[in-house]
Amino acid sequence: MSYPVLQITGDYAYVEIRKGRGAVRWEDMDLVYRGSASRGDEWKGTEGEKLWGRHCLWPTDPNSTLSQPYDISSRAGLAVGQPRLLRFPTRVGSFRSFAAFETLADEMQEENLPRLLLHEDPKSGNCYKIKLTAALLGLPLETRQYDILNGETRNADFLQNVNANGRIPVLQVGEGDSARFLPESNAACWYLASGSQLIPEDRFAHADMLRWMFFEQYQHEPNVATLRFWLRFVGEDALSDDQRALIPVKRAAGEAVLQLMDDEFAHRPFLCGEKVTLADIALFAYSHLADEAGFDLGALPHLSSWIDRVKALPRFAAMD
Ligand SMILES: N[C@@H](CCC(=O)N[C@@H](CS)C(=O)NCC(=O)O)C(=O)O
Repeated sequence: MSYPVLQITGDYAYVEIRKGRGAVRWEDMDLVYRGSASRGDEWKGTEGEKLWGRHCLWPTDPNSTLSQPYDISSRAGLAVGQPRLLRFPTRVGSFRSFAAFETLADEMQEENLPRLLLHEDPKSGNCYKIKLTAALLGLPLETRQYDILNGETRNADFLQNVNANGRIPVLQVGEGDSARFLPESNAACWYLASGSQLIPEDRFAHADMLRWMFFEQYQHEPNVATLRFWLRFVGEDALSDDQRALIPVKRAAGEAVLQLMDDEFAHRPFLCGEKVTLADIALFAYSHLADEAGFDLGALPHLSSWIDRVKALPRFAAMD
């Protein structure tokens, strides 16, 4: 029999769920899930286990709606802020939200996962997007590194064998004669996440995710990422006159883009609603580095809260 031991009854909650056996303290239990949950989400336990849950507040954003009181009390009687031992009457299924991230890894391993090799430069947020997607999904991803500042993606070998467009990231799927090469960061993320819960099934939600990913490439990355690259890695003195003249243009455009995102996050926890999608991963990469381009993240409280939410996802991996 399926029996929810924790059930979200409020519109939205940020919860932490832990499990253990025997007389264990909260601190000693295994973390099962940390992240957002919405009305109707349930967690189920196995007989003999203890499953505890509690809500977390956002220390960085005391005004966030997430820190308002919300009811995550369940039939089993979980009180807000007071985790307590819950009893499991039957043996039931897995932990739903947590299991969502396992799906692709399990499926792909079963069907002999091809070798996944990322041609990358660790300085690049575009490359990081792909590594973060793989980490969240538990996919093994090897890397081969190039230094873009030394033109290592512009030599004949790279142009002929990896990407005729002379840029990283490139996701290599398979090896030897069967190797295939996929440039463009968001296409590579999509390849990895296909079939997982990072990509909504609903037609509109799926298209909405894509619109944020196109927005990222057209308005966010060319301003925020380019400014970061120029100022942090090339250096203002080494820029061409044309590039230097573009700094204020890109700064104004980057500020507008980040402000737009901050406004969006005043109304919902993730870009496409209550659940994290690939759009959040794509936009997280350079947003969380925006201070390296001289943008003031401290002035964008909702965006900063979203950054914390992404960092709190299970299996989150920080940039090298
Ligand atoms: N739209 C591409 C952008 C790729 C891109 O601009 N890559 C940069 C690093 S982030 C690069 O390889 N620059 C080196 C060069 O152009 O020589 C993506 O999202 O992957």
